[in-house]
Amino acid sequence: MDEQWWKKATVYEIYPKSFHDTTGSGTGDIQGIIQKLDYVKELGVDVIWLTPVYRSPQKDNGYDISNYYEIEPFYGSMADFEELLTETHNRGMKLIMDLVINHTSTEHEWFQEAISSKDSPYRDFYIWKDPASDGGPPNNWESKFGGSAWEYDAQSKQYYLHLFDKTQADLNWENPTLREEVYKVIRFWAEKGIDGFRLDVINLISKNQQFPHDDVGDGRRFYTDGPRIHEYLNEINQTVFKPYNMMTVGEMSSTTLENCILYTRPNRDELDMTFQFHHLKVDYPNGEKWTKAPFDFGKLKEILTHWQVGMHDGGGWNALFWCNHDQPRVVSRFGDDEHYHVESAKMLATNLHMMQGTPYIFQGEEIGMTNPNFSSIEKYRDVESLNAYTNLKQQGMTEKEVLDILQQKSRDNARTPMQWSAAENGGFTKGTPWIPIADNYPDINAETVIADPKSTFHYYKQLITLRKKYDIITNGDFQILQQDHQQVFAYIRSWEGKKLVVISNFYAEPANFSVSLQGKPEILLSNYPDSANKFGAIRLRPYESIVYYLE
Ligand code: TEU
Repeated sequence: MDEQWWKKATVYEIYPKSFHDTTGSGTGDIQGIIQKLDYVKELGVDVIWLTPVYRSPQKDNGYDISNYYEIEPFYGSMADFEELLTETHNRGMKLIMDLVINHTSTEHEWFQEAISSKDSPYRDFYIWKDPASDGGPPNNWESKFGGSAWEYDAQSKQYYLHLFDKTQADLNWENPTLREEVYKVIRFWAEKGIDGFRLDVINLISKNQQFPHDDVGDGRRFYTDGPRIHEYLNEINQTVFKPYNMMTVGEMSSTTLENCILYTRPNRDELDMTFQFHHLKVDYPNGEKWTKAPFDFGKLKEILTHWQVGMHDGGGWNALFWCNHDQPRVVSRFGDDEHYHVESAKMLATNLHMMQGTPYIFQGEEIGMTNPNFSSIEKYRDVESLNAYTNLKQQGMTEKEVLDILQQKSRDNARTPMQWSAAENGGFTKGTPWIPIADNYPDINAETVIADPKSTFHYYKQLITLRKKYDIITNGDFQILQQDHQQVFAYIRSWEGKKLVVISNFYAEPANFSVSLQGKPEILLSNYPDSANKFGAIRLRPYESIVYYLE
């Protein structure tokens, strides 16, 4: 198989807790995924990315691992996992696992040993520091889930670092013994026959060992893309990824283009591709997530263009995505899920899938699932959202103001149960769902959507097929057209004399656009049945998107 087969692949992200429940527990399980593999295969994807199913107290829905070698019982057994892997492979698809090695749960035996004594051989698996001179935390670094990034242990009179929840203690990657233990974990799963890993916040594992106070920020500049990150990634690659021929995608929190080129340039033996998040912060005024704000269309175009051009020219490789289990539903965020639900969902998919990189589809995105618009805090489950609720209320915001912000920004927007049918609970469970299902499941569900040949599901299938058929999508360069246009995102891909022009109206108002190219283009795809097949001056309808091809 081509060493870089993943350049033409499409990946489907499954968040098992919300995918399909076969026991009536109200939580999804591995047998539930197995029962839906034919659905995933029908979409035409090549790889399944399975978010964590390891043993975990579930404080952060599995991103707080207490045993890397066991399956969380409510998801099923190791035999269930092995069946899932076999059945995935039997359908010609690959399976990659989520690898969370920046931190473990504080219920992990390593941490339990480490906190038991300063002399424990596991103490240095984590990051412990004495209090500052005022008795407080060693520095002012903040957790990404709010509050200090340091938790005090009265017994040893030291603090331990946690960049996320206090139940997620950061691992000390300076310790070679810890690194060896991590490589054992990776080898264990690679030996099972999985095909790769998504690496959770992997660019945070190298910290500035001075742990300096940050007098201008929250400390992230001292641990993001840190001093030894490339050394560590190369070591992991040489030790386990390469020997087992693993496909790897790194989640890169707050990273830079320069680093992502270095992470993914093939001759550097670090990672195959990276997720960057800058395009998903264009509705964060001044970088502040917890505000209700429209998205900045100009910034969206600028950032996506910067990364397309930069990674192409730098020899890097993008993981392309609008949604994942941490992000609001894209049709609600950048589209119009009320008046132009299908048109805007298709437009957003077109705009992304014709770019250079490996596209990722988050469960339910292919059927146009929307944010649930939860009306009370009791419906929320996400630790980050619940912490934000508490903090925003303490800052004096009213209940309604906070709920309005959560409705737009909470990670739970993505985590409502997959909507399989119009049956009770959307066919997700016969029990009580661990999180409420969106009210629109009777209309927006896989059964109904698949039955409609003009639905988003079949449109995604077409996009995935185009990627396999037209090498220009994989290899072409990228140039934005009329960057200042207030409504339209248009770009041209060029490769070996061929041209692919993608024009998308990101708004409900019609838009005029004109582009002139030599020759008579062919329309490969459009989200309207009768898109005008002409070049020069065209008038785009609400959320209209057209893909032209010129040989
Ligand atoms: O996400 C890290 C991350 O950057 C996002 O969680 C982001 O920081 C957060 O939404 C604040 O805006 C990864 C996982 O995808 C996430 O589910 C975990 O909660 C987190 O790491 C910790 O493991």
